Amino acid sequence: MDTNGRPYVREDGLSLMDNIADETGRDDFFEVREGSGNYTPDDHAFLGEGGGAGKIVWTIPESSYDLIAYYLYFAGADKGIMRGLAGVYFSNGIPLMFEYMLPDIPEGAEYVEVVPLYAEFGDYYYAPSFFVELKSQGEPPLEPGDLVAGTNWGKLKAVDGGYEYRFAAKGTTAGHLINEFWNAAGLSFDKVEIQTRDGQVLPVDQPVPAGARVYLTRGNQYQLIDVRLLSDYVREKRQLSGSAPITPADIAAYVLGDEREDVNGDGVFDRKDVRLLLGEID
Ligand SMILES: [Ca+2]
Repeated sequence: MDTNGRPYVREDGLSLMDNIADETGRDDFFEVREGSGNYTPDDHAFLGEGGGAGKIVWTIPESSYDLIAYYLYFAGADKGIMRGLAGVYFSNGIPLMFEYMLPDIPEGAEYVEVVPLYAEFGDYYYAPSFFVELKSQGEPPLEPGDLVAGTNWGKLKAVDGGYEYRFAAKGTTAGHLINEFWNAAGLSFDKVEIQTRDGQVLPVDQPVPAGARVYLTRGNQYQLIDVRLLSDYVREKRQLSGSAPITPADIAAYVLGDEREDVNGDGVFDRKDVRLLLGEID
């Protein structure tokens, strides 16, 4: 760790090489120049964990493919460097998210200054830095959780990597689906909403579209459950294309076929399922 501040000093000619060599034992570091690349993420944040600890996180911008390292410094209220924290290198590729634990934030530190280092045509540059304020904002982030594990509700089917809701019949609105979840025995959650494929909350009076997901939260956990449309299921069974109309003949063939199965979640195939299936005819 560099405890003297920035390892590079722009004015007095000290290069990053000198101090980094001291810091990490690297003796092959190159001269680093000031560059103009923009490596500032949109979403940097501090997630406090109490007791003067927490972590800094952000999504690494997609354009940061030539990023080599971040240099991190504690800074005071005036954003002046207090001391060096770490040089973090991406020798195994650049991750989607950057996350760095701060187990012991020094008194008076109000920011972490982040200096991105990048390479261009074999030369090394530091990009304009950005500051992450060491103040927790809002709720802790939600963690994925398996909120419906072990349920025996017939409409939730375990699939690879989670659960699927089967099936949303034609005309099912977001409101219908939300009510079903609230009324399902054995589920425990604080909030349920229906999201479209791109993560927008679906208004309760809107029909549930293909690709929709149920978003459940409990405490700081959440779970996303894919919604399977009955029409998509019928089309798959009848080997119809995604936009082909479902005809009475398709439903008859399904109902009379060997592969028919419960579609309303009560575990048996009977006239209730037939009625539901008939509703899918276009
Ligand atoms: Ca049934």
